[in-house]
Amino acid sequence: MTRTLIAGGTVVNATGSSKADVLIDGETIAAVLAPGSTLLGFDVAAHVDRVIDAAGKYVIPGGVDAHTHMEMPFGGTFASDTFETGTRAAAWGGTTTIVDFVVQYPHERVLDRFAAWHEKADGSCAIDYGFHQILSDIQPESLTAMDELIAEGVTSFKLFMAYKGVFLSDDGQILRAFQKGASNGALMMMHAENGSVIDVLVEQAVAAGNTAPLHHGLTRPWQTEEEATHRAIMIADLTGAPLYIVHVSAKQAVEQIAAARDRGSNVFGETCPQYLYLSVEEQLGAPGFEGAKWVCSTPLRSRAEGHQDHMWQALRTNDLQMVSTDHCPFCMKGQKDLGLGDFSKIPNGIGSVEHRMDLLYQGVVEGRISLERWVEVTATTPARMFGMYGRKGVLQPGADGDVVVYDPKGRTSIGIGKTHHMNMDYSAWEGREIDGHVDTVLSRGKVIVDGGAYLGAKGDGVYVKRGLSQYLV
Ligand code: DUC
Ligand code: ZN
Ligand code: ZN
Repeated sequence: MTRTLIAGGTVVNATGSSKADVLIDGETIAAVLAPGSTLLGFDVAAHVDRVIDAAGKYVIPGGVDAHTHMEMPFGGTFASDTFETGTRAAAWGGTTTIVDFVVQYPHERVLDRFAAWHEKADGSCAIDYGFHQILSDIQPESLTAMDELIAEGVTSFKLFMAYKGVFLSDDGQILRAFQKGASNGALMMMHAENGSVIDVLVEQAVAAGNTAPLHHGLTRPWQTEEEATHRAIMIADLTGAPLYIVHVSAKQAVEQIAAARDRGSNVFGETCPQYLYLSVEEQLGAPGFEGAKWVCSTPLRSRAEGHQDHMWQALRTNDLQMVSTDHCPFCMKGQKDLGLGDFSKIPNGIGSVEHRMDLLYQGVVEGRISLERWVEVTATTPARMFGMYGRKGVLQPGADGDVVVYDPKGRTSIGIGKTHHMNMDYSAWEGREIDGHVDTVLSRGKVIVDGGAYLGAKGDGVYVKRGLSQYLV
């Protein structure tokens, strides 16, 4: 078993930072030590197989991206990253665990889909992975499957209030699923947009000849997100189910979540890098068909209305608890271009799994969140929210040796062309400069990225059987 010492760096956990050395024995962190310490009289550095010099750098828990869609069948095509390419890109960016969504479409058996996702992911991933389950057909068999999946480590279930005929559950179906969640300890997740209203707005826009990508945003106004968020919270309230709202982009939706939390409800919210940085004005409204690069749902919001600043503020004040990517990449050629002449046919999704840690670190540089909050919203809270904390999301003895050495003096340029590792023919983040750099990444004690080289292999990642959310009593 390889023993590694990460020496001389500043160890950053959600609870604080200090100069410390991290000793990894095999796959597990054995100790977090005062710099240069001895153990039982032995000089630790002299008794390990490898010393990684982290002087002047941050040593943080590997990122946990709790919202990805690798190889997802969607919008008449498939998300372009496979489990292999997407998890490798994640590793490059300092993320060492993902939680991906198993998809149930109407009339499919939930447990069949769970088996299908295992088939795709097992033996393919570069980093560790867990699953949530999407439920699109709430019938008795699906509800029973929820109990069976919890025993398999799938403890969170996503429903949709949008995408009629594909994913949408009506309020009665949502009630039934939430009742089940309230009884078995599951964390219910919601895509909160009023799909019926959106469908009419889309139909009217297309009929009026408003077919450019910009109209994707204009037909999904913030009122549809606020209303659905409120409705989901009320149904959760009725049943006692804990609720996690995914990809929050409207400040009015944040206010609904904050109000529910103030009333004492177990309601949580995530946002994504695109809602912190990008806007309708600058991206979705780009000339020609360019805006298709940023078509995702919930949509980007108006900067003039202040949604982006509000997301940063909510992250700082804990009105929102964490940041995931909703990584759902599509190429412009052959995928996004399905919607040339009709925005409603553009596959919805943005790819960011490689850039989340960097993009959020930029928030530290700009004074929007603290260093510790960076670790908290990108690693610690996602691990705790989804039942992995202790093993993931923290540098402490007994945790997995998932560690990132981050250089605050380094720079990351997300350049024009293929400077990223995601399987996409463009980047939603092209041209962005980050004041920081992922230097070294370890996954369960194995160095998988170092000094600009990928040292891992397909199949390094293992399935993480998750427990219940550690935010619930
Ligand atoms: N939103 C997206 O943009 N893509 C995948 C599914 C979703 O809810
Ligand atoms: Zn969604
Ligand atoms: Zn998603």
